[in-house]
Amino acid sequence: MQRVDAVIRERLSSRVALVEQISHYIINAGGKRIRPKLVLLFAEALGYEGPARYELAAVVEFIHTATLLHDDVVDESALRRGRATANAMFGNAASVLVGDFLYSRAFQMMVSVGHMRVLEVLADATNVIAEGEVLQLMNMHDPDLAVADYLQVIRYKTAKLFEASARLGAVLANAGPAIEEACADFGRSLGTAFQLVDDLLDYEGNTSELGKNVGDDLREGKPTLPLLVAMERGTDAERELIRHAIEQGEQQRLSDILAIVRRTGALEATRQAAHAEAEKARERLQALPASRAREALLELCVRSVHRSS
Ligand code: GRG
Repeated sequence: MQRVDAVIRERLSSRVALVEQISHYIINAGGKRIRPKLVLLFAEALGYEGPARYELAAVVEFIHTATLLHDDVVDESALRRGRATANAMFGNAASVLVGDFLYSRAFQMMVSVGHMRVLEVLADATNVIAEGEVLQLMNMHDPDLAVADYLQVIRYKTAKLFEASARLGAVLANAGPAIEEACADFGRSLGTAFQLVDDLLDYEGNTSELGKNVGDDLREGKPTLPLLVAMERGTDAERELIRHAIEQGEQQRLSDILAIVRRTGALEATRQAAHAEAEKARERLQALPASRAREALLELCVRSVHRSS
């Protein structure tokens, strides 16, 4: 990961001062670097040791960071990684444009690896991520959203980059199609578990540990699993309260809604759904030979469900 950080620092260079200022601002704020870890661990588990793994690990972190810059503008978020978002600090226009810089720099870097399949995986993934965000936009303020449609959004907007990161490790290692699909399945399931926990933490979490504001999803009128389950299990009056909050996108009754979400067991149900996805991910690891890297991937499954940030 130190090698990845060195590549990240090197590739952030730009002739334009504001590009460097904003990209350093968000990248230096930390972040868990899960997606680059997936690239490195799958490459290692499958016996690839070349330098392209560091480049591609940095690529997925750049793409992730570009999506965060854009997402915080779309969601009007104020806090990310424990500090003011780039949009709050530098404005929406600068955030979107520096997101574009990171996204296009990622494409320069992946071309430098000289592997058409790598380009294909990442071009497809970024296209699906963008579709996921548009789908989510269409679902905003809809209290009648089906759980299957909610799951489709999280597979597109979040799980797809996890899937691509895991798949890239296999592509670099020239693994056969069956192994590559097992890696991709792992990434998809882990990414789904990860986003389910993300949606859970937006109700259950703690702003200072999380580094972003809890309750933002309700403010935006985002129908996530904790609310969908609470509506299904709640009384008529409770259902009506949540429906109204989703339709209006309002936080005034956050504490009442939190009490309903707790009382109906919606948080446990969401954690259980995340746990089931993480189990699916773990099972796919059987396709890999036993190694230190495979153990670390198992550990990542556990930590992705039991996390507070
Ligand atoms: C630029 C390709 C491109 C698309 C723009 C806005 C957008 C379309 C996509 C946003 C997708 C998005 C933000 C999904 C949420 C993913 C998520 C769970 C982010 C938080 O990830 P962590 O917890 O963050 O790994 P850290 O801070 O640890 O890196």
